[in-house]
Amino acid sequence: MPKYVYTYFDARARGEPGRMLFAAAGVPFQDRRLTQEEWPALKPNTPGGSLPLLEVDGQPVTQSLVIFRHLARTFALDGDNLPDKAKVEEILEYLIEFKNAGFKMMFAPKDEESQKKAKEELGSTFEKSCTRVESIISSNKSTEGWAVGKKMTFADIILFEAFESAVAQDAAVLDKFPKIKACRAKVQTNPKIKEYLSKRKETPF
Ligand SMILES: N[C@@H](CCC(=O)N[C@@H](CS)C(=O)NCC(=O)O)C(=O)O
Repeated sequence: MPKYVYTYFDARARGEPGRMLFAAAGVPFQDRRLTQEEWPALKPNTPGGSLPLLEVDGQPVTQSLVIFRHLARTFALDGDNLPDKAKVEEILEYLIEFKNAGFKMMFAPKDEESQKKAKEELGSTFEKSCTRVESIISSNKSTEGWAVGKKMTFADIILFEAFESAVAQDAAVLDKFPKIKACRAKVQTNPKIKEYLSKRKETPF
């Protein structure tokens, strides 16, 4: 098995889906968490100048979505056939759009106008992403209860992860989307994910 080093800040944010993919596969990795103070000295020595960064036997892989897809493929969590792989990717893209709108909101200037605009964008992205994802899950003919196909895939993991902060702020936020809620609940019953979440370091976001 290759030696994996996964470097990100000490937060969930853009990096957490990578950690959860390792956890779901039961594959050991070095969870290297940098402080904001450590980063400036390290940044010029990283291949892309941003995090997350995955190293596989010393070979760097940059760009979060490339890293996630690479890990999902490696661990066979990317869907069992071509149509399913497309659905897993579609769900990923919608949820990343939602997460990006969340980051934009977080870093928006604090004046009233900018905050209002970012909040509206977050709200409309949430609605659009959830509506499409709910419909993809509804089209799954399997009765197992996963988002795509007959077993847990990266789609379920990203569904759980992308809404963690939103649900922590408002437990009813996904009430209009019962399929998404059901998948998120099911992911938490997976023994490996359950163990990972019980031991995971708590961070504010
Ligand atoms: N397109 C990149 C964006 C990565 C990114 O913006 N990372 C942020 C943390 S979420 C970062 O490294 N910020 C510090 C910096 O750019 O110096 C990806 O998806 O990996």
